[in-house]
Amino acid sequence: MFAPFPDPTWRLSESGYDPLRESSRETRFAISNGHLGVRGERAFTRGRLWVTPARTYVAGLFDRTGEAGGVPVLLPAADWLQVQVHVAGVRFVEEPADVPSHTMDLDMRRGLVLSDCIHGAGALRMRVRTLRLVSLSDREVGLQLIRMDVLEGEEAIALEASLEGVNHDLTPQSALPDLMTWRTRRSGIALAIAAAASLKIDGEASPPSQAGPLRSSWAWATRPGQVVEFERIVSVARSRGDGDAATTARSALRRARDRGAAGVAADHEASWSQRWACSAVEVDGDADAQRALRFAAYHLNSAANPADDRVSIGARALTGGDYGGHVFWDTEIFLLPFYCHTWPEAARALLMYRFHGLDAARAKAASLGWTGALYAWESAGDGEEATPPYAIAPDRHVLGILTGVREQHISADVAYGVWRYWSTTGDDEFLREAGAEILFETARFWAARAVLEPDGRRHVRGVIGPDEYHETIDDNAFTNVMGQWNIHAALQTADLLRRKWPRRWSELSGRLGLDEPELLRWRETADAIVTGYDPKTGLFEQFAGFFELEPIDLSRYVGRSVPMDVVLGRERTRRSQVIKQADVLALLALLPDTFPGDAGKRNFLYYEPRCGHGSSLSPPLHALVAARLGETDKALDYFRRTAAIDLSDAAAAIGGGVHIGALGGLWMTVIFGFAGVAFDDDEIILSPRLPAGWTRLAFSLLWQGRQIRCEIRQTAQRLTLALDSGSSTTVRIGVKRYPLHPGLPLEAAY
Ligand code: IFM
Repeated sequence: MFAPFPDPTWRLSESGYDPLRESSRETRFAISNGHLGVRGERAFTRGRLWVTPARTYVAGLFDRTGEAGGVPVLLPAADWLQVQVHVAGVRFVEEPADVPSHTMDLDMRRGLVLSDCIHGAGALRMRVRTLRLVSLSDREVGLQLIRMDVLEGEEAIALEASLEGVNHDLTPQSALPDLMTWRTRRSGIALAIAAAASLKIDGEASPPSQAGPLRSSWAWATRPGQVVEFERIVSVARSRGDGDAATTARSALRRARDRGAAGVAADHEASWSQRWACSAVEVDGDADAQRALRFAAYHLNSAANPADDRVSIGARALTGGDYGGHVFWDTEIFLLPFYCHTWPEAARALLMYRFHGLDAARAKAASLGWTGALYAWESAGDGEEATPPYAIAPDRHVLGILTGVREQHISADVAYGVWRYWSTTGDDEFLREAGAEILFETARFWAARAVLEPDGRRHVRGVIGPDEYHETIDDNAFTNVMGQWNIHAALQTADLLRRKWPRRWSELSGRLGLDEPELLRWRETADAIVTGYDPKTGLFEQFAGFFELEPIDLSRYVGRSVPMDVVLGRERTRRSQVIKQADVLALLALLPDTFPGDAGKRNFLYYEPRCGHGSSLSPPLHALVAARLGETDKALDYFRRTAAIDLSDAAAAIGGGVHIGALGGLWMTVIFGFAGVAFDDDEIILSPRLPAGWTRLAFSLLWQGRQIRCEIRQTAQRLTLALDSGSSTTVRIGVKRYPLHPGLPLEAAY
């Protein structure tokens, strides 16, 4: 059980101790199941405690911070992994640097964190191994195992297992020996933790003495050859209602105890095997890329919970505190494609979270004077706007944050996610019952937001695009074209509903007050929206006036260690053409058909040199676009830059959590970029352009109820496609079309 998965390509391993890299390692080694997230704190030892506190996050456990203008943030729950040891009555404390034998493994194949170490105190020497997991098959459940093999020494030893570090915003409600409950101070969310701990000495159960709620201790005498096994099962539940969290925690604990630690671990491992069967991407010829893709899929699979559609995935998932657990466009644009094609149930739950947030989005639009739904730029529990109104800059100036009001493309991004999910999965029931309403209300927002002006065109003024260096701009191409697309998608949906589900159409259109004149206005609005496209140059202007701004030669700043807005200062950055992240190029990534002829290439050549990549979301979109344009070396370069964000120790520390959007972007780059997967009505299209050195690429995808396996062999310039389930379809490779039938793999040159 304590042995890490034998194949090292499925593991991240670290040994020794480097204080400067600890917080990044803790992020990387986080375990999560979309409900619980536990940072990968080193198993031993940091000062006072023998086992260090591992910060635990519970999805949806948001509360407002106390200060004025405070926004909801994700609260860490109590640490359930704490253990203290006393040897001969003295607390056993080892500084990490004194434990050179310490190794830790993140076993990505099985979703485990393991550690192995030799400890010494007085005459005592022990080999200590640990395992921790949060169950992927029973999401409330966590398991901690510690095995101590006494190598030398006869000493009196005591071990106390407890639960510590409760956040002061969690108000205790009850404390029983095996269950504690809290309530968040302001949002009133209930949290319950139940736990059962046991200890065996040489296979014999040793009764604990109860030292308090969720606190047990044992005392015994060591002798060489002795084997001590500590086991703790916990269950952590969150609820809005009064007793629910406690009931859920109790029954989850009962289920887990009935299964036993070995059963819990086996079920968890089986769930991980299932996830990998749907989502593994194999690369031959590039070990770093293979590791990066495993790491990406590991965290993506860890981040989602298909059973809870009241939560979504924050920009750092449940692996760290940055951005207070808030949900951005990252989810719909960067994560959803992975889930749509590998785990549709998870994708659906994420979109249902947005559906439940429709009222908050309607209220936000109304508060700003528009109709329809304007989603929160940063959203937390119920979808209300959670963007902090200001931040303190490093020079201690107070900076106003305008994104919460002005970064409105989020509404089109959510709509894009809805459409993508529906067109990928064919989940009509979702479209009918939830997706259509999101599409209609977001389209309604754009129809109000794009204002008819004397030039006869519709303008969207005073927004922030993905490039947040330029605030309060007019006619951002990304925002306008996505808004226009949103309206078209809503009109198509209205047609579909009318034709296929007329009863639902009349019920929904009646409730929303949607009538023919309004649909006509939408159509006219979409036709009249300024897009910024100039057919003469083939360029989209990022926003009105962008071309007149100061050009800056970014090649002069290669090797800088701070973002470009810090190098130039905010004001000059605003007056320059330096872009924070893909903006027109984000549009190219999402709606490539909007770029006629060679306009895609032209825009790439124009905008790429102007981008400072001040967001982790930028390199993956550049990678994807470059790969599609056949700029494979450049794409690989951006792919590696993206992978380095979370995996390279040379990059900035990532103590605040993994950049889950960038990890989703890695997956998108490989599937939609290097493999060139696209879909056209009832056809799957493949245009592989693998990087030099990638001799083989293999992956699985779900599409319209079909499970498709794909293998691309670069040396032979051939590919194999197999339909493992679902009905026959057509595959287009270059200009050729091939039928694909179940049980009859397709072999073709590309
Ligand atoms: O959503 C992003 C945004 O585009 C740039 N700043 C960070 C956010 C969270 O990843």
